[in-house]
Amino acid sequence: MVHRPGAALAALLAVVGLVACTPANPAEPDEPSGAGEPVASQAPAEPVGSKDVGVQLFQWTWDAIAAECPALGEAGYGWVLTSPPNEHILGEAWWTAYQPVSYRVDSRLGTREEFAAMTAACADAGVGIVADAVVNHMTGQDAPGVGWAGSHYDHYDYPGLWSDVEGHFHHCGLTDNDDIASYTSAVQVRTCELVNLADLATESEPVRARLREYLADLVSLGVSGVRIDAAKHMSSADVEAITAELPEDLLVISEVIRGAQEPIRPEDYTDAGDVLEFAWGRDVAGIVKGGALRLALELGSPEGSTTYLPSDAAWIFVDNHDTERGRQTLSYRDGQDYALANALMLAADYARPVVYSGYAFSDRDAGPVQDADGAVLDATCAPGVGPDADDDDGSWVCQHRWPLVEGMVGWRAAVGPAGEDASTSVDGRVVTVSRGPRGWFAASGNLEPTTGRYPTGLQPGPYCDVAAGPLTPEGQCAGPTVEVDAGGFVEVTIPAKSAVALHVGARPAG
Ligand code: ARE
Ligand code: CA
Repeated sequence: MVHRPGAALAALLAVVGLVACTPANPAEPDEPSGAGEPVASQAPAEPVGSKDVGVQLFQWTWDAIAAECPALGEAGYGWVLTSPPNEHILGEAWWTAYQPVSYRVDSRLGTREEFAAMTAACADAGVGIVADAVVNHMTGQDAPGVGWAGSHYDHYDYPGLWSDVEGHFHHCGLTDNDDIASYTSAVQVRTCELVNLADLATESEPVRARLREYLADLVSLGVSGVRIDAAKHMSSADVEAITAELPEDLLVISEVIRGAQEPIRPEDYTDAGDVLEFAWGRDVAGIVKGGALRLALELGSPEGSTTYLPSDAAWIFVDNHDTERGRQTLSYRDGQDYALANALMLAADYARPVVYSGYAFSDRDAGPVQDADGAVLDATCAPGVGPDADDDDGSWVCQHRWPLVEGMVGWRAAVGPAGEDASTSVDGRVVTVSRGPRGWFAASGNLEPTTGRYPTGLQPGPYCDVAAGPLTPEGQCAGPTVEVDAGGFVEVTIPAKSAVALHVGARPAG
């Protein structure tokens, strides 16, 4: 069975009951006041309720994700990407999760029961769970050991699961130590070892069958999708075979990092489902730093100069857990530039966005805050998270709750996919996006506040500027109120390297 890009998402949203839902209290039309023509003669605009935004809650425990889901659903997030749920090697570093010891769903992020409770709690909140599936390899440990849940293992021997004598592993014999030495060789990338990780013979039917069983188990635990880790290191046929028996509506997102001069391309994997487009985050970093924000909205579009995955097969992100540890993308350390890049991602027409949320670190390997046994402590978001917060190592950065990020997630959920009435305009370093009567967005790359008068497609009246955050639980604006005049114009001051965002789902009460 072949997953059709886009169709899988529509189905995911249907599963969690999110297609075309409207909030309980849709925006009311303005009462015409005083003399003159009633301003709104047509039916009031309502949020269309599309929730196509994912959030990667890196190293969040299952309990912490379950507790966060009501707020995520309320904000407009559609699904959560978890860290790998499999049993893994022992150790403090975050990356122990990427060295599976068995497919028992028992890790330092939580037990099998906690995982199932999380998917149920999140489904109740209208939020899907997408699990990170590590299926290309096992551990990279040269000495035997015991995994988190007590399973014994050796580098090429996982009792009851995989063994060298049965031919479950590759030994590529193409490089000195069997590690991948060059990404320009497809056969090395697929059959040699990624940083010494024992490489599964994913072309063999018994291996594929057992991996299908693991994914089916995750489905039985309530996941709405899987991220296929290190998909580049398996052929697209392998990825298709491993995901072939998943329900039609399951979201499959392959991690295939786009690399210049590499023979293996993200485009090769679209028959298995969707694919992460790494180029977007790399390209937006320089654009936001430079300030010509127009270019950010052109990324991936036919007018843009980039060659990206087709929009309906791609998921984009400003950063992820790997890139925040490198230099090619922005990260929370870039403060306001990072928040602005997220806002642009959420306003863009190209692809669908994944917001990243992790913890502060200065050592690349440092794991999340954990107890003496290595169990990860539940994440919490401090009040006042945002681009100016000074995060101590280990503290949860909670990017998904930064006011501009969360406000724009609500904006995107309210305006829905770009339709006939969508338009963008450019005025120097200010770019505006109109979504007809549903929403309007302006972002500035200037280093000083910029005041201007702009046309919108909004009906007249007051709107909350959700760049300052979504409506408060009491239904009040979190920041300034912006008045749309009778002609549909707004006069706004856009703060330096920031945005103004208005939508029909966030209007001041009374
Ligand atoms: C750790 C240690 C290693 C040690 C190994 C085995 O750091 O020194 O040899 O353990 O003991 C993560 C960490 C790794 C960690 C690994 C296992 O990042 O540091 O190794 O877990 O614990 C390539 C892959 C891509 C991969 C990136 C990191 O193509 O799939 O490398 N990304 C995923 C995850 C990672 C994870 C793994 C895969 C492994 O997101 O978090 O690793 O499961 C060019 C190419 C890219 C290439 C990139 C980096 O850009 O185009 O394809 O990405 O270079 O080499
Ligand atoms: Ca491989």
